[in-house]
Amino acid sequence: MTTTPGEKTPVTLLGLGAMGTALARAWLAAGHPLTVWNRTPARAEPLAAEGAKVAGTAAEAVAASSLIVVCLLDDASVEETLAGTDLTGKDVVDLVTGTPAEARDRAAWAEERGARHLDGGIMAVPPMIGVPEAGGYVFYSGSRELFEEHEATLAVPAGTRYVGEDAGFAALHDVALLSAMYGMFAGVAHAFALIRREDIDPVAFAPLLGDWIGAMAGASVGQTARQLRSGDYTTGVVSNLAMQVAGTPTFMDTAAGQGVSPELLAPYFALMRRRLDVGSGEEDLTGLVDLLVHEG
Ligand code: FVH
Repeated sequence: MTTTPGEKTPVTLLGLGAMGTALARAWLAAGHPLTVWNRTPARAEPLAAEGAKVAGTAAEAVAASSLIVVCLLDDASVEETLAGTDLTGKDVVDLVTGTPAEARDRAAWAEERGARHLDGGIMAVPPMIGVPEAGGYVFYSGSRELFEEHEATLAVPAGTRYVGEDAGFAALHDVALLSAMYGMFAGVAHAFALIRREDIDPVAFAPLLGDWIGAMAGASVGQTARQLRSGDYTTGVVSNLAMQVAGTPTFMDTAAGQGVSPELLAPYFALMRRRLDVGSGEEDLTGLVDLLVHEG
C-alpha cells in the first residue's frame, strides 16, 4: 500500500477506549483514511458516523492498512488481539503503556511475524489529543528509519519525541516521567492531609502548593542531572543533606500533631539518613539516586 505525494497515509487503529477514540478523531479530522476495530463493537459506531471504516475483526482491520496503531489496555490484550492476524509486511505502532521488557519482547514478537515495530509511550490524556497547544506528546523508540517514515502521520494526534533504537526506551521514558508524577502526587496528598482538619480552604491553599512544586521542580531537576553527569554532588549546593536531615523531625512531629500518617514521607527520609550516615552531609540530595539503584 503506497501513497502518492499529498495523499494521507491510511491508518488502522485497534482499540477504541478513551485514548483510542481520541486518536481516531484526530486522524479523521486530518483526513487520514481510517479503519478501526474494537472488541466491543458499539464503541466504533460514533466513529463510523464520522467517516471511519469499521472492521468486523482485528484480522480484517490489520489487512486494511500497512500502518497498524494499537491502543489497547495492556500488553496481554495486544497479544490476544494480534494473535490471529497476518502481520507480514505491516508496520505496528504499539501505544500501550507497558514495561521496557514488554516493549522489547513485543518488538521481537512482531518481527518474527514479518512486521516492523515501533513502541510508543503517550504523555497526554485524551482531551490533549489533537490539540497541539495542550503540549501532549508521545515517546517513540525502535527503528529510526521506521519512525521517520511515519513521523508526519504519528504527529497528527500529538507531538513526537524519538528516544532511540532500543525498543524499550519509549516505555522507560514514559514510566520514568509517570513515576516522578506519582512521587509528586504523594507529596500533594501529604500536604493536603496536613491541613485537612484545620480551618484552611483547600482551594485557597492549592495555588500556593502548585506554585511551590513548580518552583522546586524547576530548580532541582536540572541540578540533579548535571551532578549525576559530573559525579560531583557537592558543587552548587544550596540546601545540604545534613541540614535537611536535621529538619526531618519537624516534618514527622507536624504529621503526628495533625493526626496524619507519615507513611509517604518516611521512606524518603530514611533514604536521606542512610546517605548522611556514609558521610555525605555536604551533598545535595543527588546521592539518593545512587542508593536506589541496585548493584548490577
Ligand atoms: N486514558 C489515559 O489517560 C491514559 C493516558 C496515557 C496512555 N494511556 C494508555 O493508553 C492505553 C489505552 O488507554 P485507554 O484510555 O484507551 O483505556 P480504556 O478506555 O480502558 O480502553 C481500553 C481498550 O482496550 C480494549 N481491551 C481491553 N482488554 C482487551 C482484550 N483482552 N482484547 C481486546 N481489547 C481489549 C478495550 O476494549 P473494550 O473493553 O471496549 O471491548 C478498549 O478498547 C492503555 O495502555 C493506557 O495505559 C491512557
